[in-house]
Amino acid sequence: RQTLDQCSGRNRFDCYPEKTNPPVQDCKARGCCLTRIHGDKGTQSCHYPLDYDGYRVVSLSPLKQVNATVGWNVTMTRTSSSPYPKDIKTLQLLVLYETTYRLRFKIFDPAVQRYEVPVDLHDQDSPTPEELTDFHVIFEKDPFSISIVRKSDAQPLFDSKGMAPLIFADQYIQIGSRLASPLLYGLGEHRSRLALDVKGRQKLVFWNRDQPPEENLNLYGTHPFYLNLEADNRTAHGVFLLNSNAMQVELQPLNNQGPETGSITYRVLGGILDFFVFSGPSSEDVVRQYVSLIGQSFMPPFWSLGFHLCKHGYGNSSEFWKVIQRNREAKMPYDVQWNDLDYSAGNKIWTWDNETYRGLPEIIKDLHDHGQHNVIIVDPGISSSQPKGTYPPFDEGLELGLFVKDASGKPFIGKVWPGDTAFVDFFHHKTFDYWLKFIGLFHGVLPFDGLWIDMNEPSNFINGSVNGCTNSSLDHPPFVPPGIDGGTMYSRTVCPSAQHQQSSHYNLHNLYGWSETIITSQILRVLSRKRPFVLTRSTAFGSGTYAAHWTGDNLSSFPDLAFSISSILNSNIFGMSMVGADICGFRGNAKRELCIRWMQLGAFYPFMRNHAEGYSAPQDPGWFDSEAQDIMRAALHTRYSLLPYIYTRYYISHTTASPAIRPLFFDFPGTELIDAQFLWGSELLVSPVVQEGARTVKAYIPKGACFFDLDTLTLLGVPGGDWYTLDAPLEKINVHVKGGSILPMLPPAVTTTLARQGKMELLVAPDLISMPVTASGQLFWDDGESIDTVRQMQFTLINFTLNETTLTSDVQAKSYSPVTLGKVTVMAVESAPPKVMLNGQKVNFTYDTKSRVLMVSELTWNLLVPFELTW
Ligand code: MIG
Repeated sequence: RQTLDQCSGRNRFDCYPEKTNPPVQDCKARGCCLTRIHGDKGTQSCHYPLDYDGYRVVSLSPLKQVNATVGWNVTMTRTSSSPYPKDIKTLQLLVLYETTYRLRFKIFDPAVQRYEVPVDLHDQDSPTPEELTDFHVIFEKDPFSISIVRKSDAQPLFDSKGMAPLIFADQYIQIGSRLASPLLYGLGEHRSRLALDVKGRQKLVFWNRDQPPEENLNLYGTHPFYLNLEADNRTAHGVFLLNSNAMQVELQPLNNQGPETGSITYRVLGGILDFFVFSGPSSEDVVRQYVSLIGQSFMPPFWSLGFHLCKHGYGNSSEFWKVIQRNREAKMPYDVQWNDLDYSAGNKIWTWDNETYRGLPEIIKDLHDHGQHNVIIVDPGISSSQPKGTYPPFDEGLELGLFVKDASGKPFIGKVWPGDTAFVDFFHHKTFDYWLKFIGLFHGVLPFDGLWIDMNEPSNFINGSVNGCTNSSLDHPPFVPPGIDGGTMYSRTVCPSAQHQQSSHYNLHNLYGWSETIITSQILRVLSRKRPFVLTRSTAFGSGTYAAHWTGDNLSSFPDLAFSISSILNSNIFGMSMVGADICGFRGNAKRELCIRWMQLGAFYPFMRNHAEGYSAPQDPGWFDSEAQDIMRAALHTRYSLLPYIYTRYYISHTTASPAIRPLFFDFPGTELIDAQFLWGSELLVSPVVQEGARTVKAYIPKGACFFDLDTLTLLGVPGGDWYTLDAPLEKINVHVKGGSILPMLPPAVTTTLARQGKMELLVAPDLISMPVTASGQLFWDDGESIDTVRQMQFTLINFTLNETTLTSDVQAKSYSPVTLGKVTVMAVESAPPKVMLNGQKVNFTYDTKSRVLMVSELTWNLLVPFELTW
């Protein structure tokens, strides 16, 4: 049917995404072109012709507010049919200039209200006049396309012209956009290299799933946000699709004559198209613009910055106690001991197995007496097979009608750890009080300090319910993204046809873990009147405002150690600052060397937890030989000494939406593909060993900055802008402080509780490149546990500045005390100073000619009083 001409476009957009090599007649039936793929025998591509009939604009008018244009209102229609049932033939498009740097556009059915994501967005003020924004919008009328351009440099940021045609059917919505360059990041949760593979035609499915991280599989969370670098590899913009339905995203290269680009095609199974475009222009700007929309990272309790230890199946309370004892005896910095599901009776949540885990409440009390904390696991599946009257969490949930319902309106029953289970509907208006009641009651049994919400994709051991799923188009949509793990929408989860109070599981699936996270965090806050600590496996946009995240069931292997870096960087791009991977690996046995390397790297994860499954050999630091222990303890000491710095970074993340850790390319152009190294803030460059047997590390050292080794406090004498081989004997992880930084630190201790009692220290790393020599840093300090200290100004905030040989402090806020300065260490001081003065008084110091380190110890300066230290 199509002429050769219309099929000869250079860029082919898949018209049959269900299948590779669809039968000729099926492709033709869609009005598409079939072309043999050159060089690939037998493979044919079914792609849209250039003139594929689609939507045409029938009306277009500006949205006005007091004479200023603040957006556009567009109506478009199509007469032909797309390949998918129930086309919505008339669509409305609303474009809103929201802020200078953020534009929103929505495409929806003006006649029928469709499902929209029930998320409260932040920062939703009245729109901004177009002329005050960074955006310019261009429409084409026939066929419809939209191009959103950054005004200042005419760079298209979203551009559907000439890409995969717009389709808007009830269960299949498609739109494409031309990328500015193949350097693309985000689109989680997936395991991949940090830079996505546009050239390799990567396809990503978004459908939350209990799936050990493997490449190309849909994992636990949904974050349809990307950051795209532009042709200069420096300027960036971002795009967020606010949609919680299942979707597939396909990335592909474009064959242009000009600069290399690519395209992104969204194939979404429901809801509406609700896009946000962020104009950057720096990568950090893009992340901040996105995260201030979805919600900034929560302020973690100080204790949660310490080392966490966990394992499934310790066996019983005496084995559990042994682990605690041996790590205490080994003098490991160690703050939190966790309990996995084996503490419960028959894996039923809100129960305690008081035989196997006899004395557990006393052990938790002992942890508290040692300044340590406890976190327990909770699953969202409630055992439905207990005799009536014996298990109130089920009886009461049933009575209140707050379980997820099957298509017939009865509680949906799947199978999880305790056998048959119902699933709590966290979208139900009665669930808050119900969940509060059981958390509160159980806290009276086990005095835990935080909750670990697992299995909340939700995970199910069977496909759908004990009675299967329905034949409806919710359970069997016309488009099931190929590559969806398990092959069906209900593989190892709840049937999409199941019902929540707010909508179908089809619509809400990807928000299930998110909904549990919010309720659980709010309840802990109400009950404890302290900052909540929640760790969640399943996440969606905005989860970082409430909880920490870990990357799931990884493997005890070096490749998994390496992949963890991209995963934690991605989480930070998604606004989830507090994230870690299971240190030493969850599945399999962690060999000594692997576990040493992983403890070293894990000391620089935002969230540091060593965790393994029941079958794995022990991997807690106290279990290893004394040499291994010494190395792990040293890594822990480094982390604990950096706690004030780490905490301050969390404060910055919480208040400015900036990520806690970031990829190198955020700060240094030319590093776009680097994902085996990362930065804490802009201050610390972490270059771990990610290979077995390696005793050196090939590290990229950026140029335009100088770096100091955190262990030796000496300058790394390389010009930068290149790869260097650094020594990395087993006992060493390479961490460098960027010149120009001042880090607040503490002497390490075995708990954060004890560490907080020490005196503050400052590590000054002068920027030796620009003249005069300067450095700056900040300390945020509060009681580490009260709620809303930031909003209520119950904190102390001090800026530090180095100018040549004078270090001064500037007290921005001083509502928390005491904060005492005990020591200042200055690197790269040229020669021994004749004297050092603190506010005009001579103070003792040492100077090491070899390392050129000036050290002023024995101070007891009240940091609420500004100081000036000169040498
Ligand atoms: O079906 O609670 O990812 O960390 O140890 C596995 C047992 C259930 C999965 C979690 C893992 C946890 C495990 N859980």
